[in-house]
Amino acid sequence: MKIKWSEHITTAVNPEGYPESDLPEIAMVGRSNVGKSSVINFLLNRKSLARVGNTPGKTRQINFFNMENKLLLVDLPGYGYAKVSKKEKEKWHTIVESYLLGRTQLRLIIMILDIRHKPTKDDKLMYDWICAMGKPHIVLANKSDKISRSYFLKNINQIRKTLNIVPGVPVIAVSSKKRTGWNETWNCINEMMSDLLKT
Ligand SMILES: Nc1nc2c(ncn2[C@@H]2O[C@H](COP(=O)(O)OP(=O)(O)OP(=O)(O)O)[C@@H](O)[C@H]2O)c(=O)[nH]1
Ligand SMILES: [Mg+2]
Repeated sequence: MKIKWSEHITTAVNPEGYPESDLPEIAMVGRSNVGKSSVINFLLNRKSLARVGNTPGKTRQINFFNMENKLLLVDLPGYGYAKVSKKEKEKWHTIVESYLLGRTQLRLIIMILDIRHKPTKDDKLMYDWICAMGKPHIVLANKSDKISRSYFLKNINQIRKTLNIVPGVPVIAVSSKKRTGWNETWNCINEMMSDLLKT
């Protein structure tokens, strides 16, 4: 898989702002600060196309990125950041829910977690919701550079168990920082979207 070209298309907070496009979309969901924006840069081989932040809650809108005119990667705002007002949380709900439920181009959801931590209640709610929607999904356990390889399996099993991940749904250890797990992730995406990504 070669990715040579990508660009940021637009930023939106509601369906009126979504780009007019019939390309298939892959959306990143996950807690604030787990590395959703970093994973987009990692998957697209870019350093800082999507904005990465040191303070949680960096991405508060939906950002759309075009990959080779083949698909759009969609960066959704993160949840679970404690220092957010009730009003902000409601805003998050509206933004994310309208996208996930309403966008017909959405073909695959990538749920991103921090490989070091047991999934939270919010992660469980999110995952159950993805399952209830019946959308194809995969899970990336990011920041794998932060733990020794010998813990990968144990932590991934804990993630599987806590979220009750459907058998057959891949959970892949990646590090967007060290760029590990790239081939495995793209192979998996290709397999799940094979009808669309053949060149
Ligand atoms: N060590 C390490 N740090 C990472 C990795 N991926 C992301 N980070 C760091 O984690 C922090 C958050 O990254 P973002 O990509 O902004 O996270 P996000 O999920 O988009 O966050 P929000 O936009 O706030 O929802 C930044 O300081 C990143 O540099 C990784 O694989 N390893
Ligand atoms: Mg972000």
